[in-house]
Amino acid sequence: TAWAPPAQPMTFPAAFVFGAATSAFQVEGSTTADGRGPSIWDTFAAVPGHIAGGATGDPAADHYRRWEQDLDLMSDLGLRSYRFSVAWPRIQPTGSGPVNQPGVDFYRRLVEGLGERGIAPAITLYHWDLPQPLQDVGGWAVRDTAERFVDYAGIMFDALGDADATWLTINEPKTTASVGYGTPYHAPGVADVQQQVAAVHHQLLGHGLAVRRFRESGALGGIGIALNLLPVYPAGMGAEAPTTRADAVENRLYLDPVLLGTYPDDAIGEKAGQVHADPAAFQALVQAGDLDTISEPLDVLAVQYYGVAGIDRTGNVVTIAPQSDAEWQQVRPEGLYDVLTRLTRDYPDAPPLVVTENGIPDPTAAGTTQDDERTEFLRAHFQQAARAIQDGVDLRAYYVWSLLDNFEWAEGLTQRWGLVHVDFDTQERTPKASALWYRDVIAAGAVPPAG
Ligand code: GBH
Repeated sequence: TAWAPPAQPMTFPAAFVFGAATSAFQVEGSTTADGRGPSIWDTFAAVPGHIAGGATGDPAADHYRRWEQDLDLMSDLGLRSYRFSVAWPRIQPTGSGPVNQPGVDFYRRLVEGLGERGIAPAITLYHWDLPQPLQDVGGWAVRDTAERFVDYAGIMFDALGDADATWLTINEPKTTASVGYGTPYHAPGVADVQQQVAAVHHQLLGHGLAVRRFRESGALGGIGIALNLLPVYPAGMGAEAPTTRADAVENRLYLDPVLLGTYPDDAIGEKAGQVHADPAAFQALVQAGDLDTISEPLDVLAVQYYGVAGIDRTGNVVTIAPQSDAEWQQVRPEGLYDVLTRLTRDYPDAPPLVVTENGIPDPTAAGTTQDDERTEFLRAHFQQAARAIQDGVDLRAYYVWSLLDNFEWAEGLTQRWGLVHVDFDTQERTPKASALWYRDVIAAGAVPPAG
């Protein structure tokens, strides 16, 4: 029988961290300020037809200039933590070489401002804005980018190592590989399956090298990686559907190397990620010692959960749950419980878990501040998180995506994920109803029942 939420509020542990997240390219704007170099998303967004409405990363939500106001907004909501990402092209404008100090100073001010407000920083090092010069020599399809990444990571550990932050190395290596390298829809848009699988390995290698560098640096806090996981279910009544292969492609290709030090043997090959990749060519990329590096012990495993997929008898993805206004998102709150309990069951040595993204877009491009669908979505998902904790899952934190309406990649400014509405003409911020609901949840440390 299906689980039903209790009629009383569900209480979280006292130390539970309620947060909200953004990423640099999606909110900052000011893409040429203070010595910032171009990223692959600047290049990609400049091409007509790539981004809905022709939006670019400038001004996005103008957060680079409005950061102080945004910190006050976080205070007003009572956020216990804020997850943001560092724009690598602000730190090293060409992706290697000397530090661009004004770029570092921006994040220093941000972290100090968080500290003054008692808000814990969670810092993602790579949320898709690769310095363009590194793409010009192959990007994540080449091994050297992993080495460049660890140099950059080391700069940030030295600069902000006293912040006692939760660090995330790479945001969604699956999305970068499969959409950025495997399709034309995200930067760099190369649409090449061998580059796609190379990007998987080189991102994971960069992750592992950065974890090692973190330990050597003596930085305070902890480190992990942010993986978008997708529970897959057989579609149809009593159908025997081949979900194993889809689970390998969507989940185990990332979880197994990071947590177990092995690649699954059923993730790459015919139909992997809907394209044909050569498993032998992939194996040739994996050098002695790489899997030891990739499986360096972590302090947290960060899960990004948006929904589920159904798998039909032929192994194809089909719709089994209500869709949001994002056509890829099938909403099923129980999937969060399933993914969290599955990690605890299948990866017993996994570190504590945090949810670093979960959310839903407004139902229309114009957006709304009376976003009752978002409130009900968040309520149902927080209930499943509380249920997982009650059932023994060591879940420490939960970040809503996103704090602000922002630049939603190929959707530009036409898909609004914020707790806070942004008027992109005036940059005025207005908390939506969901933000006020979340403020009350945080204050109570508990999620109330519906109604
Ligand atoms: C997250 O990805 C991102 O980390 C975040 O930056 C983003 O704003 C947020 O979700 C909302 O989208 O182009 O049809 O192939 C979520 C996982 C994986 C969802 C890639 C969109 C592309 C679908 N994403 N997927 S498609």
